[in-house]
Amino acid sequence: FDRNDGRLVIAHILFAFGALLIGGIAGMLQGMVKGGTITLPANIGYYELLTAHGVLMALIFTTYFIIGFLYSGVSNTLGGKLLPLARKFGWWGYSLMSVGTLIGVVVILLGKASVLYTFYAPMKASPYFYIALALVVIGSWLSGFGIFYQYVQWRKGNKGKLSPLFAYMSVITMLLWQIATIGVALEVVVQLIPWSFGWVETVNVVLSRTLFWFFGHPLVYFWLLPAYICWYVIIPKIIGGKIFSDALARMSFILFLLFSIPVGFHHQLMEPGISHFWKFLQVVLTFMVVIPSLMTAFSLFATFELHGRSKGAKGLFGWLKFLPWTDVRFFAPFMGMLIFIPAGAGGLINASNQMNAVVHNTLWVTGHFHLTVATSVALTFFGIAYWLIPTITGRVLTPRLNKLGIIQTLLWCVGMFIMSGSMHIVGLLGSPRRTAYNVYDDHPDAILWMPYHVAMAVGGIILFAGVVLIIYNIISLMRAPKGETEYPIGEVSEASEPTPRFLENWKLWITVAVILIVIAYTIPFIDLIGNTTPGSPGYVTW
Ligand code: HAS
Repeated sequence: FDRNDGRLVIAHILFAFGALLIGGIAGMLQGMVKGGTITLPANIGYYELLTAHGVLMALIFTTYFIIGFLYSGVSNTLGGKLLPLARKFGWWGYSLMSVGTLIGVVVILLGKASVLYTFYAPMKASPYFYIALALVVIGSWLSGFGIFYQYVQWRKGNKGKLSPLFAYMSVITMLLWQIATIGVALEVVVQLIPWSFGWVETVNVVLSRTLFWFFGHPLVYFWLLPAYICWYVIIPKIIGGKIFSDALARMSFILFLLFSIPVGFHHQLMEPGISHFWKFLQVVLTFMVVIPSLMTAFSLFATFELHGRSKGAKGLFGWLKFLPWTDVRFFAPFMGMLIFIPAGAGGLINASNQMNAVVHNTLWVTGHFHLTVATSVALTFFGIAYWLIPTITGRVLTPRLNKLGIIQTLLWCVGMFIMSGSMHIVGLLGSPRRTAYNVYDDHPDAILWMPYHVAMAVGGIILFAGVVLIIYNIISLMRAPKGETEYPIGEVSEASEPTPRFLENWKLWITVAVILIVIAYTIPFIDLIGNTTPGSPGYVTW
């Protein structure tokens, strides 16, 4: 692996795990406050910890890991080395994001931005929090430009050739990100910064939430797609099999590009100010975005089964015996896949209007995203680290570290089963998300929820042990014995159909994506901007 590229990648990966550690500490503490197990000193607030937890885990850990991982794969598959300008973009992005993150974390820890990771109005933070967020977003754009630049240059030099699958998927992931972040950038720059500086007195709350969710839903696919890159491209190689179909994999990524943005209203189904028709339309599109995940599930089963059969597996599930269960590079992402089945089913429940009325703003939703992003995605990222760090640093994964990795995965699954399971159940019993226990004043309903909240805190403590172990494993990987580790890129099965070229016709797909966004959002935005309801003065959180 090119040394200079390696430095860029490792800088991202280590920053990501640093964020995971601090976010994990904040997460465990807020869980204990919620469960009534501890009382915080007067100068630290529950919302402060919850904001630090959400921002560091959901926004910072993920974004750094993803950019580092995509740069590694783009360097590996598009010429074996980043072009100098692409690498520069990577470092510029990294620097800007890091300045933004540091300012943001300081402002949160000073208690001046307890507005949660969703940060929409009317809760108001210090303007420096929003400026910090803007720096992170602009930094991530620069990183995206580096990936696009490398890809465009490669295509110029390889006219008529199909791009490598990893690179193609990286381009879609960053395209999705660039389009989605336009919404949050507008919210921050046009609404939140002027309002928090006091230049304007009120803010249009529904517009701010709508701009946020324009970004907030594709954000979850920005987290998911790199995990899918691992499942489609890396896992077949690790199990010794082949990618089932290159065309199917590309098609599923195109469907994500088209359908993951015009669906933000499924987070706003219970909100006034948006008419039923537009909510209905976006729910229909939400069910469309489930299709590429079903295609992915199909393709993974096919890869596993074909591999097993080629080794002589018999019967419906005989292929299961031929999967490398003791290899953490497979086991951690596999547990992520397995858990994504109930996690995705929960998403379908959320997206159904009537059922959303039951679960919205309850701990059920918190349970849902701890299975999706905090398990399926996080475990896949952990699984990637076990080969990515050795590949880059010229080291090898030792059997001892592999074993610790398997233990870490199991710890994570047990902790999450207890925590997220309790969240789902108590959510159905009506327990709201984002509230500390003391606000209930020992109301009988709240007392009924208590055993589940305690179970959540127990799960949270097990998960924290999982965070400590993964950090230990990452440090040990950085110091593992020297040696060669291959970057595992899968080959496509010979039996699959050739990939049609229109899948790489960017003009076509970007145009269709924009048309869908315009259809789903134009009239709602006109309604919201022309809305005659007065703006909100904002709720200052410090
Ligand atoms: Fe979600 C809320 C709907 C997927 C994350 N979601 C959230 C929030 C987050 C989040 C963070 O419609 C909370 C935001 C907040 O703070 O308010 N979600 C969906 C739907 C899907 C979905 C329809 N969500 C995700 C993913 C996330 C994520 C992925 C992160 C990575 N979600 C919602 C809705 C809400 C929501 C509403 C708002 C709720 C409210 O009221 O506030 C779908 O994309 C899910 C499709 C997935 C599948 C599963 C496919 C399975 C696969 C694995 C195959 C396994 C194999 C191994 C092969 C259909 C691919 C098996 C091997 C064996 C041996 C068995």
